[in-house]
Amino acid sequence: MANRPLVFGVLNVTPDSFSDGGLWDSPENAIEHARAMVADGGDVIDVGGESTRPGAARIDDGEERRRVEPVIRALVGDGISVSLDTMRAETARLGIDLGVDYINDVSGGLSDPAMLGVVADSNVTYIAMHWRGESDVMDGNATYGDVTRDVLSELRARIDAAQGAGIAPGRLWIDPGLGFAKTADHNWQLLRDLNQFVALGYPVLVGASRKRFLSPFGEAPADRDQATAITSVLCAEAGVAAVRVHDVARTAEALRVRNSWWGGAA
Ligand code: PMM
Repeated sequence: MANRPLVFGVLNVTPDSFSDGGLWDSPENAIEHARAMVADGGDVIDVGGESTRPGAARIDDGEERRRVEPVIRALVGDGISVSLDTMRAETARLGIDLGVDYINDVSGGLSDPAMLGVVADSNVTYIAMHWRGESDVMDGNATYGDVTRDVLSELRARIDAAQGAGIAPGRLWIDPGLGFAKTADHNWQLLRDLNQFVALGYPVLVGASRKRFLSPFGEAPADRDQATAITSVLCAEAGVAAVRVHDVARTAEALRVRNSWWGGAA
């Protein structure tokens, strides 16, 4: 039987995320969608109140907290495992107080100097993603000597910073940050080299879902779910701990096929 990665279902409680912006921006719709993702096989719901799509402008932090709070409250109340996708320490603190299990920081602690300390003072797991600047400038930062070597060394620096701030190694995950200051070729190279990220010894999360590099397989983001599900299986083969996807049902089914392949139950 194969180790199955956890499936993180994406819940963007935002009016402007690139593939599902505006769909779940009322708390009621968001909560209903999260419950459906759990029914479809989602293990964790990744709640985000601020879009990180390329070109997006930052929003007010009070607005971010106002968006995520009712949703986190309801999901934690249901007993659902919640990850909070935020770059802000104060939003992370709110999530921690409300009972989230993960803080998913796409900036790996670079955006808000207070973030690592807030997480260190809690019991949550910290997901440090590779990042090179805000969404409005990141496409201009996609220059690397060797993308795998450079992303690995920049992530190692974030691991050191997180541990230096007091986050125990057992509470630390890493993510190569597909699409964040990366071209399509960079993303494919990172996927090809995922074993090198796994070899660092921290659980690895991959967020490939519906991203622009999958556009050869679907013009519109929602048409990229089959490509996403196949990518999820390939990530599983490379030993990742979790995949972050919009279409939970398709990835969950694809992972069940993989499990059968390796002699497990469907
Ligand atoms: N991608 C997005 C947002 N949050 N978090 C992690 N850890 N990894 C990712 O790749 C990631 C993320 C952007 O995608 P979305 O707009 O579909 O949420």
